[in-house]
Amino acid sequence: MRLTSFAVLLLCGAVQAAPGAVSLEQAGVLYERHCQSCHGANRLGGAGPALLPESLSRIKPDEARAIISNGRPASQMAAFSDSLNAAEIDGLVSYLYQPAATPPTWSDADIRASHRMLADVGALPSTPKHDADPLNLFVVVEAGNHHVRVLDGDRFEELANFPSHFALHGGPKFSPDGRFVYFASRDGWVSVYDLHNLTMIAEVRAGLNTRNLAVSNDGRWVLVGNYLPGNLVLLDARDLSLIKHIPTVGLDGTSSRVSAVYTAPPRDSFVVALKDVTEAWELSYAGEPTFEPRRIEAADFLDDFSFTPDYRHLLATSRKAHGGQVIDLDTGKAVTDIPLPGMPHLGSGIYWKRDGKWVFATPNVSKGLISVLDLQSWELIKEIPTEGPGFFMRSHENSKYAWTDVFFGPNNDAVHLIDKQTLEVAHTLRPMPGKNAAHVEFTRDGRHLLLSVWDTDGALIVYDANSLEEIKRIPMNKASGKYNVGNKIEFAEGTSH
Ligand code: DHE
Repeated sequence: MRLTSFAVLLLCGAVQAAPGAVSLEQAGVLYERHCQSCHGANRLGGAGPALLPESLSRIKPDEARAIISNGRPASQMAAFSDSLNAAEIDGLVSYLYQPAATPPTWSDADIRASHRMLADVGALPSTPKHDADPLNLFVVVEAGNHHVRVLDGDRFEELANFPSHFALHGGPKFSPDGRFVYFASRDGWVSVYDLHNLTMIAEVRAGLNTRNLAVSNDGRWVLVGNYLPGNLVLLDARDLSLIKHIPTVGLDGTSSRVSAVYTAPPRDSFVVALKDVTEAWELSYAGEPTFEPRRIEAADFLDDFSFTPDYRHLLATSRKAHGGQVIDLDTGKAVTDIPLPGMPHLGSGIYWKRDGKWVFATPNVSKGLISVLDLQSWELIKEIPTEGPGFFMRSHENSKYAWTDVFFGPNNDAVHLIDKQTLEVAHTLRPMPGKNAAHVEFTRDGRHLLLSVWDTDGALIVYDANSLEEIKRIPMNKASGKYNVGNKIEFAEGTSH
């Protein structure tokens, strides 16, 4: 009979296991023996990702079991089915989904100790070393292999391709001149990359589980919103050095996770939605800022949000999500609820002008429809049926269509093009039948767009935005979000924050 390493441990009397099962305590020993060298002490992450319950929230236990057994292709995660038996693997899975015995902390000292300068930005040329239009570059996140590609947005050719931290999430954000791009990973790593010199400048771990980051419109500050620990972390945008952390504690003393943080350029402020207290915060960065939050009482807990075009109002998905709520950032008052069916994803909504009036359209992650709202009256103008629930929407001032995916369900290979004036689905494309099509971004002039096919054997497909002819197909491993520098720094209509 072959004895696994853990069985040997048991025979040695180091730990007592119930017959046929592995206790959490025993699984902890297994973790230290087999996992800790890559995934870190206390499961905080290392060469491999953090394995805290917060980090694993998007992975089902069966998937975790399969990864421990079989490894992860194209990564350093080895298969353990030869060295651990089924009960040991089950025990490890249960252990990973348990909160750590000692609640994990991430102090200012930890943040500072993680900070690394990777290039001397002062010694680098301040003009692009490539001949592409620096304001029409695309930064493409390739989620399947944790890489980022930089593409020339005129020729659709690759300028750079580099590894990222594990699981980048959310839109990277840019310095106001478009030279620097800032990435956040789910495990809290923040990196800054120089798009002129195509090189990484600095990185720091700002938290253990991060939501997203925002860059101030004056290019001086990066504000990171965290789930774990629940706080905001303010960094110097030049080198990502820590300025300070701001605990996100509500007026009633409850500590909260951060749902999202965005910059509001005309207001010279960061706006923050909190997940566990019914408050939104505004932190001014005008002049010599103190970053003291202005607290705005919300009608419900807030998830992700969007702004109206003038940045006066915030439209947020409510946790209870029978729609959204509108908050007037000038008066600090909740203006109205917007009753919407299902689970609207207001953070992915976009706006455009229809008959001279601003309208706002939002996908819905639980129902196959797009809701279109009048931004003056907050009334629902139309519900446009789609082939299934969707995640992202995109358009461009020069495009007559709003593109939306069908991210969930059997029709997830479809994308709908909604006529922005008639509010009807004008076209439905299936870029790679059977494969999930999602997330679009336009070139700066709106003449072309890039669409992701979110599959291991996926692609980035370039379309002519008017003729809808396919111009180019670049194979990619789960092409995820992609971001056009010009559209982003201009906060162009039709794109995300
Ligand atoms: Fe995202 C953006 C929250 C799951 C891919 N997602 C965002 C943002 C928030 C958010 C707050 C805006 C950040 C920004 O741009 O600064 N996402 C959430 C969730 O709460 C949710 C539903 C659950 C979770 O696990 O966090 C979630 N998101 C996902 C995914 O499962 C996706 C599809 C794959 C992944 O990478 O995890 C995903 N989210 C994205 C992408 C963006 C994003 C590609 C950027 C959209 C953009 O165009 O800007």
